[in-house]
Amino acid sequence: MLNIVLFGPPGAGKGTQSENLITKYNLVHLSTGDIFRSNIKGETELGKKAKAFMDKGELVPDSVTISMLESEVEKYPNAKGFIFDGFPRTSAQAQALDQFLTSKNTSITCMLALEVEETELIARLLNRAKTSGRADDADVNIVRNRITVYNRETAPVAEFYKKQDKYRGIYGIGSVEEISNRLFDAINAVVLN
Ligand code: B4P
Repeated sequence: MLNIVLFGPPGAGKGTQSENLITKYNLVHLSTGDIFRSNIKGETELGKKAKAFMDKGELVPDSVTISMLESEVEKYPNAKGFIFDGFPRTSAQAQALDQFLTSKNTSITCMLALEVEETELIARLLNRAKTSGRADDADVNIVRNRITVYNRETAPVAEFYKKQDKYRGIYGIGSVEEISNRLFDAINAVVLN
């Protein structure tokens, strides 16, 4: 299986690039942000729990997020592989994912980390707010909080994959197509290695 963690700060292009990766490699796309948003729209219990955190730019608690992700993976027993978009976002999530995949006789192939500086992230998210209707994109203070939370809780997750020699940093500025090509090159280098 080809199992990719697509990593990066809010607005780095994870959701955007996932679309090109799933088409090229025929993978299942699991975006925890998208799953939460569809639960919020459907007014489920999970959605109600997640909304309070997401609207403030905080992470949804691990206890909710990990079990949700695992049950999503279970829905695709015949998948050729997965793109984990926005997961793991904490060290506890990374450990849980490793254990869960081991129990399925598989593992993460690599972490692809989109690297984009903060001013560009803020500009992208405020621009997306014009069309996304997302409360967490619309307010610059919430956007900044998301980046602060990323630096504090999520950035350390990279170390987990660096220790396993699975981390690949990808320059995330340029056209969507240019960045996709950088991601394809990185995946091909890992797979052919
Ligand atoms: P996510 O939905 O993962 O949202 P995100 O970090 O904003 O990234 P996204 O993938 O949507 O945006 P992209 O960078 O593609 O998370 C939202 C919230 O959900 C979190 O804050 C948290 O509360 C919660 N959550 C999710 N997962 C969780 C977890 N595991 N644990 C706990 N809580 C969790 O794109 C951004 C913008 O940039 C777009 O407008 C796009 O068009 C633009 N863009 C992309 N590529 C570009 C390029 N090359 N040049 C210019 N613009 C570009």
